[in-house]
Amino acid sequence: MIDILNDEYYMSLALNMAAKASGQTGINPVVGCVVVKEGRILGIGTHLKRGEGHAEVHALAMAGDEAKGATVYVTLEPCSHHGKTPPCCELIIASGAARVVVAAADPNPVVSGRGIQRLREHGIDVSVGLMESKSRALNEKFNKYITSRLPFVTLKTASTLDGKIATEQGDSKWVTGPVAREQTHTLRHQHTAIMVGIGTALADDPMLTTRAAVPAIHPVRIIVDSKLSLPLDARVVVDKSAPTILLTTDQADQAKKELLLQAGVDVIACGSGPEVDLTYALAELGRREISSILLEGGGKLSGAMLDHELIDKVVLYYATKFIGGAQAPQNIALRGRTFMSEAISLDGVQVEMAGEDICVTGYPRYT
Ligand code: AOF
Ligand code: ZN
Repeated sequence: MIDILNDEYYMSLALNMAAKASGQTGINPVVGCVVVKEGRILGIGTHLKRGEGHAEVHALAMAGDEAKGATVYVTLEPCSHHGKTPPCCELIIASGAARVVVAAADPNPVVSGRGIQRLREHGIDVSVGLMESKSRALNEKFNKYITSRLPFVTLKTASTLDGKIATEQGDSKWVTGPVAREQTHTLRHQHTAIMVGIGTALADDPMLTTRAAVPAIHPVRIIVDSKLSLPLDARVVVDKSAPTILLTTDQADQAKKELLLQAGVDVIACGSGPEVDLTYALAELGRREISSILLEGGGKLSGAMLDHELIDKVVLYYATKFIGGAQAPQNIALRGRTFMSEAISLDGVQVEMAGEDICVTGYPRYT
């Protein structure tokens, strides 16, 4: 079937291009841009890397002088500020484009509406909101970080239908199937950092790198380790394919901290209590430009993060199996609630199959 050429046709192209760059723009959003005149695509562009050209720069360079009188489709409001690159709205004005179609306004406080306003001041016909929810969903991590400087945290679990992540004897290979495991590596690629608790680090000695079917980006590795019990020969210490950060407390053994620092691991003290102050930790990680975190367990850390209302999104894989065992570890070990009215509910729930497993996604509601 042939698509009828309309605004959505071109905006979909811009959104598809942006989606493919997900995970490689650091703290920046993913943005796609398409320049069209008289039914002909003249230029396409995507923002590929922080510090390098914005989507509009690439698309308008391709269109060249032909951009005069054209329509510019862009998935995010063109920027109005001098950041690492000059303002895109000035570039659009200079190109002589007649019309700009924007999917979503830029929540970045230094832009937020100014780009649109500037284009309109120059007589350009600007419309905003076409396929907005798709654009906003693509940039859910950016949208949170740019307005709060806190990382967007995605909790990912892989459990049996009865919520177990291993048997009572500790066997966990494998709970879910190859499709779910492959999707997990895509999720790693799409986050700045990956976080696990010390229990998981000791039990599995994981590498915490991205091993997708094609080469992909490794996130920064973060281990929550209140007592600095990670051994110096752990794979996340020895392997240098990604930086490793240990979150600990002021009470941690200073001699061990010194050894870890010498081994090239970054150690951040988060509070003076016996346990890592998770709220402080996230603010500190945000200051270090960790804009998104994939939390991969174990159950105790995942439960504590949810109890502290620090999880923005959940991606829960369920193998259609039961293994039982009262002592078998749970995917999310939450503090027990007294009443059903205290339950944490999910907004925007979606349920899909991931090969033979079920994947539930949603956004915790904390009010
Ligand atoms: C656009 N098009 O393709 C992108 C935009 O440091 P800079 O110069 O790269 O600016 C980053 C900010 O620019 C970012 O926080 C967001 O507000 C906007 N990103 N804007 O017009 C793009 N990537
Ligand atoms: Zn820009």
